[in-house]
Amino acid sequence: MDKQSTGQELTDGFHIVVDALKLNGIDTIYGVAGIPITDLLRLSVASGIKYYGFRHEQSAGNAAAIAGFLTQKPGVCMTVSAPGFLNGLVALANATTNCFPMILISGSSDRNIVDLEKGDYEELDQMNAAKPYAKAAYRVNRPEDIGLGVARAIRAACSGRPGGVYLDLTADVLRSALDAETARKSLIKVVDAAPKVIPDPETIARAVQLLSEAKNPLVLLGKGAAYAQADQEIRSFIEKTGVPFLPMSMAKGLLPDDHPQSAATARSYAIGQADVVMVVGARLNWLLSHGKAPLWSEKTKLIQVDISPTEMDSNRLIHAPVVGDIKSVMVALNAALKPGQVKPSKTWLDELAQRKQKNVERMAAQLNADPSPMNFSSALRSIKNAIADRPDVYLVNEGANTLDFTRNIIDMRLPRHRLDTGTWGVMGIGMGYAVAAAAVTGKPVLAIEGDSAFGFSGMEIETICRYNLPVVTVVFNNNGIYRGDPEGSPVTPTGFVRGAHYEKMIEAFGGKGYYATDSAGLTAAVKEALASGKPALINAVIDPKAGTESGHIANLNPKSALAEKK
Ligand code: ADP
Ligand code: TPW
Ligand code: MG
Repeated sequence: MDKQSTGQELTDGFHIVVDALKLNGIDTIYGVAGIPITDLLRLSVASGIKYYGFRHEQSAGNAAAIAGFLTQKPGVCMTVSAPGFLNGLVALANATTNCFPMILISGSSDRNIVDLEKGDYEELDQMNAAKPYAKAAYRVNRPEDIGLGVARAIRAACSGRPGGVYLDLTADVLRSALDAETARKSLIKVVDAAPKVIPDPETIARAVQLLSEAKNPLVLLGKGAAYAQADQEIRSFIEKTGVPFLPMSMAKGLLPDDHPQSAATARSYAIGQADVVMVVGARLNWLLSHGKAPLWSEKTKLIQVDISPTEMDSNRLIHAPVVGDIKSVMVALNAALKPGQVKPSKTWLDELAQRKQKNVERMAAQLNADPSPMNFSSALRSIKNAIADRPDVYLVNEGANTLDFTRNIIDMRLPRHRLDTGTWGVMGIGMGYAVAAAAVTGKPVLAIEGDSAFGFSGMEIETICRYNLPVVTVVFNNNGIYRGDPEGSPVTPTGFVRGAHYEKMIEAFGGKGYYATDSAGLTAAVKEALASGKPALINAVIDPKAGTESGHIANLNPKSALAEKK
């Protein structure tokens, strides 16, 4: 604050931004410093906001996005202009794609320079660049509009289907002075940023009716259900009705994976044979084969619970659409259910149980083998053993084979504890997600990373060490994308340096490195590292021949039409 010669108290754009964020309960910022936001970051820290400075904006943005998923409050990422903004934009787009609430705030050049393309230091029309990739994009052009801009950004990020919002702050707005009283009055404390969306009772009745007619019902839970924090309501509905459930990867742990009603080990069978599927907070996108054969039967009737009305019929007919927020919908469903009204047939439950047992037995041989070098199964069994008594550990996971095997082998027991590549199957979320999970929850984080996946955000190992976060990264080192190059072959498009020592990277920053070549060593390293509560990186040596091309989604690789004709 400053006093003009008139005695009037003054403030500036920097202070108003910080005041607006604090007023709305934003207590953490993720970002990278530079012109024109360095002083804004310094002021934020001085005002009691926690700040995590990253080595690349994409990781800072990923951290903000996953903080949004975990807390239902928009995660805030701050970047410099043009290239910094564009680096963060990938994370903003990823947040929007995954329905995570996030706000990307970037400093920008003054309008008079950008709009006439006079050629500024880091010039870019950022707001318009952001628009196609964000749920909303706003620009603040006057200091007295900062409060409004922040309020609109928060509302847009959190309400309805959550998503990423871009907020552009020009250098001119940041430096501008405003009298303090006007500034105070301009601030907005958002009331009810994510209003409930109460479902129409008719839609609830229709859904219950359909379920009550079903012999082979199934509930499919997606990450929207995890986000909604309706854990008790969902569990109660599933246990009261006895309907089997299937979690999408980030919905794992909403009910524990070892729950008797989980159909996860008979996934294709459960989806293919169900007569009614209730989809809760999941889209029928590529991850669910668009609701199409061969995974799905045409005869199956669908109930879909989603906050976004246009999600209905996006891939196939939804017989009972229920538009509402998942918590309100589950409350209404539980209230509408009469005892015994929904009853899966005994045949259905028996068939599922048999399938599950057969599949578990088939997997057991693979899981119990102890090859040298380790393969994905044996390495993951080692980790599973190491964390058997640590359900509180947050799991971050990316890669191809590393992702698929981890999703199947590592059980989750608590909601929102599995954070992964999500809707895009994007590489690079690893260290950003890990930093935010540790920062937001204070709990230990285990990041299981393919060696390629790790490389996209690996420099953030320094960030993890700098803030001394309890993050243990395990690099599944098979010398490449999907697998390593054969001995003696020239470097291929998927191969990396053979026998890299990733554990040395963390030692450069004072963290603890481990080199694990067998299952006993890997179990011991994971246990010790998690118990230490300190940054660690475990280089887990995996057979370079063990992986398969693209993991479980090799079918998505385009195959030449010419090859088919032959
Ligand atoms: P998954 O990848 O796990 O299948 P998706 O990201 O495809 O899940 O789907 C999440 C869905 O959840 C989106 O369609 C989104 O609109 C919806 N959603 C998010 N939050 C809520 C909420 N609070 N209530 C209802 N639906 C929600
Ligand atoms: C931003 C394409 C999908 S999976 C993957 C890449 C590069 C890495 C797989 O190798 P990794 O795992 O991590 O070593 P593993 O166990 O199979 O060896 N760029 C982006 N996103 C994606 N998805 C890709 C490229 C890809
Ligand atoms: Mg690899």
